[in-house]
Amino acid sequence: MKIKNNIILALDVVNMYDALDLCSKLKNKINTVKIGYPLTLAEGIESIMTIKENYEFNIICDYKVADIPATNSKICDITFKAGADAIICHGFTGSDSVQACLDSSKKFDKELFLLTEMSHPGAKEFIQKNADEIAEMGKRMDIKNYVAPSTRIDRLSEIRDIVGPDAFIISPGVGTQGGNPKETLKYSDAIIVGRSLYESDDPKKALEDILESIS
Ligand code: OMP
Repeated sequence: MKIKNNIILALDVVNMYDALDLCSKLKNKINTVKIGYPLTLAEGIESIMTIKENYEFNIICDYKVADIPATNSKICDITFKAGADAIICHGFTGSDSVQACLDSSKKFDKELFLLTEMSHPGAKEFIQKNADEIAEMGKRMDIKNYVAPSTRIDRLSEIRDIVGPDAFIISPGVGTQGGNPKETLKYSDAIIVGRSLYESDDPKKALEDILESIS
């Protein structure tokens, strides 16, 4: 996936009007958006195609798939059939559950992102303790794409060391959660930005400021 300007817009708005308005304001500088539960639950899985019909964006579906293999297969199949270019799954469920997501992504010739350590403070309570092993599992399974936090650069760097230089890492937590775009991009291939853009009075200017800070 070629991500323009190494920025992914987290489209966590809750109606299609706001989603399309934001896409229209930022379309010249981005080509990849991440849709999660907020927009999907509010507007349906058709949100994927509605955005694709209006903009030629890559769409990463952030459904943090985390179930038994049989259910994961169904979730991923439905998401890819609905037009997603990629899906994010959790790793703590174990290799069989992740394999089901990987098999689905291969069947549809789409991408899978494996979430290693999360960006929020609560990630230290449980998931951080297993994040290295999750990343190691991903490498063993030959997974190419990972999600790792911009809020803890030391951990991002350690996860980069585990998955290796050829892996593709995208990082949430930039801006509102405290992560620094430029520092993050030393270890990560793209940053995920949500509230710093969609809660800004001037999202276009907010994006330009981020771009300037990483240039
Ligand atoms: P902002 O904090 O508003 O920039 O949004 C960050 C986006 O990344 C949201 O869509 C989160 O759901 C998502 N995210 C995290 O913030 N932390 C993670 O560890 C993982 C994700 C994710 O998988 O995208």
